[in-house]
Order: sequence, then structure tokens, then C-alpha cells
Amino acid sequence: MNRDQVADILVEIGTLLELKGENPFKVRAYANAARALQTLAEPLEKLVSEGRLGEIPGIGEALQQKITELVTTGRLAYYEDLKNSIAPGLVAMLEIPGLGPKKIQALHRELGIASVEALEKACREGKVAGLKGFGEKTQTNILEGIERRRTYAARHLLAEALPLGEELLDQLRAHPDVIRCSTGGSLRRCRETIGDLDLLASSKKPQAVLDHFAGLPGISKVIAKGETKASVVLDCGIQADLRVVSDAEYPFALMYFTGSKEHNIVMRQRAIERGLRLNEYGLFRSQSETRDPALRVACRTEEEIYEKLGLHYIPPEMREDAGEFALAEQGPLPRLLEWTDLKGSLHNHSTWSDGHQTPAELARSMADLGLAYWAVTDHSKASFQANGLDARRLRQQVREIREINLRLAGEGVEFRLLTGTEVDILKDGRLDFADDLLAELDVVIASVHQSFNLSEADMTRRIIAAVQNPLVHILGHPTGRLLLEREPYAVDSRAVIDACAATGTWIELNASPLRLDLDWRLWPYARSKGVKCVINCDAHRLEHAEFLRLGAAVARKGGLTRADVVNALPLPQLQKELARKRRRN
Ligand code: DGT
Ligand code: CA
Ligand code: CA
Ligand code: ZN
Repeated sequence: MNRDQVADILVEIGTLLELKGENPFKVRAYANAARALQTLAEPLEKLVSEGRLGEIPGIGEALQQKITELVTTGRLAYYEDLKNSIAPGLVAMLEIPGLGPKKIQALHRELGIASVEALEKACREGKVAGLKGFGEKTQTNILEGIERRRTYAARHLLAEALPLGEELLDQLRAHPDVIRCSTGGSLRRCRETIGDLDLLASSKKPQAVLDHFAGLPGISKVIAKGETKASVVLDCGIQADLRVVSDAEYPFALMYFTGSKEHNIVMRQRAIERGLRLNEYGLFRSQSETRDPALRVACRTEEEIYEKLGLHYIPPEMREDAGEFALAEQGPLPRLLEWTDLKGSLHNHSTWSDGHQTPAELARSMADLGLAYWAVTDHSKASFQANGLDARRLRQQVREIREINLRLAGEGVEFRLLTGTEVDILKDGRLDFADDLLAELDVVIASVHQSFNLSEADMTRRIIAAVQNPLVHILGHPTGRLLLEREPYAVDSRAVIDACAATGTWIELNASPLRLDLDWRLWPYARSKGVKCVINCDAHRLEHAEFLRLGAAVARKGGLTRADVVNALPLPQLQKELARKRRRN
């Protein structure tokens, strides 16, 4: 078991102990130990095998034993026993936002509540509001939290679903009876979260293809299998639907099952206005509902269907009835950004704060990937939980990065590590570093990391104050949402976009799978105001470089082109823009 997995279990043990009402010192020891592991300079495995865990401050004998057991066997008897000693319903309640171990304990003690269902009932009956330390507001929040958790549990992150869809598609493609195949639904449209996976294939032998699909590895259950359709549940719990149609029907079925439903409704209406009928089986010369092949208008591709209905091609990402029809009536849609247009990421972390690689390791790896630049923008001191840097350490880091760049240049490597910070926007809108320090850095991102509970007006004022500082290049993850975990904070995003337009500040599209923030729905507005986008990995590990691909998918969904995206620029032009931004004000 690796360092992060061990740290996660220690944190969980602390929470479980707290749930049991254990002594707070004991509880805190686990959280502290987890934090100590996160900032180790050496591999944990090495410390364990050399019997040197005792060198880590704050890790006593008992914890050393537990960590050793976890690292060497991958399990911990103490942890299993602890989990088994607590009602699972209480543990499940921990997932409700705003409900910590202390409140759960009180609910259990005072009202005998030991499950989410019992809690929901007690809230609806108004019993929770009466408890000491709760009140009406808390009761409403708990109810909202329960509902939100239910919706969250039914959906999956795009980043989780994409590789599953690709894998299934590869398996279908490999089958000799498959003529054409594609993903459909929200996955093909690159929605930020996915309900189920939709797949479509054309074949002359649908039964053979469906049998093959239902027998693929990685499938835990077949829910239904008919003549044209099968539904399965994958091992990870996600449902996948496959439909198999004739090759003549394929483009129509693909369009229909790609959706969105809203987009389909408009398409159907356009067909009716032209004396035609559109459904999943075809486009028909008919005034009434039909699926008669003799009446079908032959179309080999989706492009041809759009053309028959007086439209230029609309890429799947944009099929949301969110303005795409007006564009596709006027002329060809602009060429959307491709992920290979991106030259680097301007928001990333290193071991100096909460990242997992040193700047030197990052430089090597990102240069090897073929990127032209990579900014190291660690946290500032107010983010102490992420080991944020103070001015002294940041200046030290800047020196180190300059040396790395000199070395790379000496070796003839065409790559630049950029200096920077992800500076905290403090509660009152001031920044966590003074201007003279910010001015020394190549890239400055300003982000909100604490005090999420301000009113919309205060939060909007706070963020606008930050983007008005001419030294700030980029507003980081503008709404603070964590998909399927935490709602965005209250903020008037349009007012923030207006302020960025007025000051020339760029807005981040944070490509971390949990964020995808700024939301794709707001990019057309930002673009109309001339605000530039920066697609950032917010990388904490090397592998996170691949988030560029995810970010580009969401940017396409927002209708962005290469010209809208700052980090599609080669290094010299990027440097020019970074400097120009600061001269503007
Ligand atoms: P999801 O799975 O909740 O993330 O969202 P989708 O968009 O993948 O929806 P899903 O899986 O229920 O259906 C796939 C596509 O099938 C959907 O995007 C459009 C089409 N579709 C499904 N039901 C209807 C319907 O009642 N009317 C129309 N026009 N299209 C539908
Ligand atoms: Ca779906
Ligand atoms: Ca579906
Ligand atoms: Zn951040």
C-alpha cells in the first residue's frame, strides 16, 4: 500500500474514533500522522523497510506498528475491527455535507438515529431542529445534504466514464460483425457528469454483437438483453446501454442517442417544418410518424442529416440547445480547440506545497511529453493545510526554478519552467502576497480556498477586488465547485466575467476532473466579452498532465477555439501576453 492510501486510512480511523466519542488527543494523533506522511521527503516503503518510521516527528510506537502493517500487508486488523464496531448507517451519515462526527453522535445519542433514512424522516418530522446545537437552519441543510448526496451517488465523473467508454468501444470495434460504432449520450457530449454510458453499433448480425457485449470482461451484471439492445452494469457500478441497428439507420440512431433530448426536440421540429419526420430510425418523407424504409431520406452520416435540415454540422459537445442552432444556421461552426493545440499548463503544484514532484522532476517529465512550458504555482501561506509557501520560501523556489531553466537551456532542451503562485484571495479580497513579490513572478493565479460561506454580494465583491489587481493574470477555479462533492459558492459569475473583461484578466478552465470550472455553460458569455481562457491541469502529480485533454473537451463544449485559449500560444507569444496583461492597467 502506498503513502497516500495509508494516509487516507489514518484519516478515516481518526474520523471513526471521533464518531465513537474517543479522546480528542487520540483522534488528532491520526490526522497529524496522515499529514506527516504527506510531506515525507523519502519513500514511505523505504522508511518502513529500514525500520526508520520513528524518525517522523509525532508518530509514536503504536502508529508505527499500524503503518508498517498497512505498508507490508495492505491491511490493518485494528482498522477492520474498528469499522465493524460502528453501525454502517452512522458511517454513511458522514457523507452528508455539513454533518460531522460530533453531530452524528448527538443524533444517535438523543434520537437513536443510526441511518440516513432515519435521519431524513426525523428531519421531515421536525425533530432534529429541537436538538441542542442544531436548529431550523441545520435541519434544512441536512435535508438538502441528503438529497444532494442521492443525486451525486447516481452520477459519475466524466473523467471516470471516458476511459470506460473507450475500452468498451475498442472491444466492439474488434468484433467482425460490427460495421460502425460510437459512444453516444452525455458521454459523447462530454457533460461534466454522466448518468449511464450509451453505445451504438451497426451490424447485419445484431444478436452476435449483443452476445459479445454481454460477455465482455469487466461486466458484473446483465440487466436486459433483447434483439436490438442490451443493458449491463460494469464492475465499477456504472450502467452501460448498447443499441445495435442496421447501417442505414446508424446515423439517425447516433444522432438520436447522442441527444441531448433538448437538441433532439429542436431537430424534430425543424424536420416537421420541412414536411418531414425525424426519429431514431430515420428522416422520412412523411407527414406522420413512421419507420418505413421506403420513405427514408438516405443519409450516410450525421453531417448529411444536419444538411437536409438546413444546418451546418454541429459537433456532439455542442448539442445542448444552448445557442448552437443559431450558429449552425449562419455558417460553418468555428473550428473548436483540439487538445493537441495546448502547449502547457499554467497552474500546477510541486512538493513545495501539496504536489508530489519537485520542480526539476516536473521540468524533465513535461519536456519529455513535448510540452513547451509548465508553470509551478504552489499555494500561498494562507493555505496552510496545503503547506502553502511564505514569501521567503517562494523566493527560494524562484531561484531554484531559474537554475533549472539555465541547466535545461545549457543542454539545448526547448522547454521553460515558469515561476508563479496560486495566491489565496483572502476573505476581504486582498491577496495573500504583497505586490512587489507578485511582480517578480512569471504567472500569478488568484483563487479562493477558504471562507466559502460569504453572501453572493460579498463573494462577488471579494473576487472582483482580486482580479482588479493588475499583477493577477488568471482567476483560478472561479466557482470553487467540486463535482459530485461540493456545490459552487454563491457568486455572480457574470459580474465576475465582466470584471475580468474590463481588466483583461484571464479565466481558468480548471481541468481537474472534480472541477471543470469555469463551467462550460458560461464560456460563450465570457467569449462574447473577449475574456481569454486558460486550460489548467492544477496538477499535483505527473499523470495529471493528461487533464489537458479533459479540459479541451470541456472547452469545446463551451464553444472555444484555439484563439480563445492563452495556453495554446507558443512560449514567446505567451510571455508577450503575460507582460502585456500587466501593462494594461
Ligand atoms: P445521462 O445518461 O443522464 O448522463 O444523460 P444522457 O443524455 O446520456 O441521457 P440518456 O442516457 O437517458 O439517453 C441517451 C440519449 O437518448 C439522450 O441524450 C437523448 C436520447 N433520448 C432519451 N430519451 C429521450 C426522449 O424521451 N426524447 C428524446 N427526444 N430523446 C431521448
Ligand atoms: Ca447516458
Ligand atoms: Ca442510457
Ligand atoms: Zn486551487
